[in-house]
Amino acid sequence: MIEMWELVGENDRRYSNFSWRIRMALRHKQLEVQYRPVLLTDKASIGFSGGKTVPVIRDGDTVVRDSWAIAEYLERQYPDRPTLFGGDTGQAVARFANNWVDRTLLAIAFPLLAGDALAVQRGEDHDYFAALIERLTGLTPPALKEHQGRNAERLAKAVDPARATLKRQPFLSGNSPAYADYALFSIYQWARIVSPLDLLADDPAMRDWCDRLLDLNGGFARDTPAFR
Ligand SMILES: N[C@@H](CCC(=O)N[C@@H](CS)C(=O)NCC(=O)O)C(=O)O
Repeated sequence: MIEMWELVGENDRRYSNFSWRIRMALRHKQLEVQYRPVLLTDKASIGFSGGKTVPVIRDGDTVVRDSWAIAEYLERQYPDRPTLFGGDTGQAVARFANNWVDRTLLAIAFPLLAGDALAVQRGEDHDYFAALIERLTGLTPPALKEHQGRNAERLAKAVDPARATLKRQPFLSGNSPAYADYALFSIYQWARIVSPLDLLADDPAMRDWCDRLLDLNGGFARDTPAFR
């Protein structure tokens, strides 16, 4: 069985947005997985991967880290399972979507949500995460809080290409969900898990899409410990 290392916070919150992309991808591929929760500060547990971030998977003798590399591995290794990309063209476009999420949306979502994410860390990780926030944003968590409303507006605006698409089709990937959807979903799933803010309260097209993803596979993504 595939093992997957991911972060864990207070009350068993599995809050890593990159790991959610792979949680969704593994379900999509109908692969069984054993989750291995780790703390941010417990780099020793993932040392075997050669890196310091999650997600990491081990599949037999193969270890893969980095969410995009894992998605590509799963597609290559399990070609007979439902496709994550829908062929070479789909894979290339999903790579673009993944980079858009990382470089445009996460760049806004991190300062928007990091202060709330700090509040759901386990005690052992608190100081490490607070230092990470200051390093990445240049602001202290209380200062970030003051910008939260403005950052929520920025995110709502930046996601407009997805909103416009979802007014015309049920998923970014067309009639059924695939990896590009999971990449974008990871931001909103992270928000559900770490923050009392409802980012999609006034956003019906995005909310309906998010609900469709939360309903997949018996609602497993909805059932994780979260604020909503
Ligand atoms: N490009 C990597 C980024 C992974 C990443 O930054 N993961 C975060 C959690 S969402 C992490 O493990 N951070 C640990 C740290 O910064 O110490 C991927 O796609 O997997």
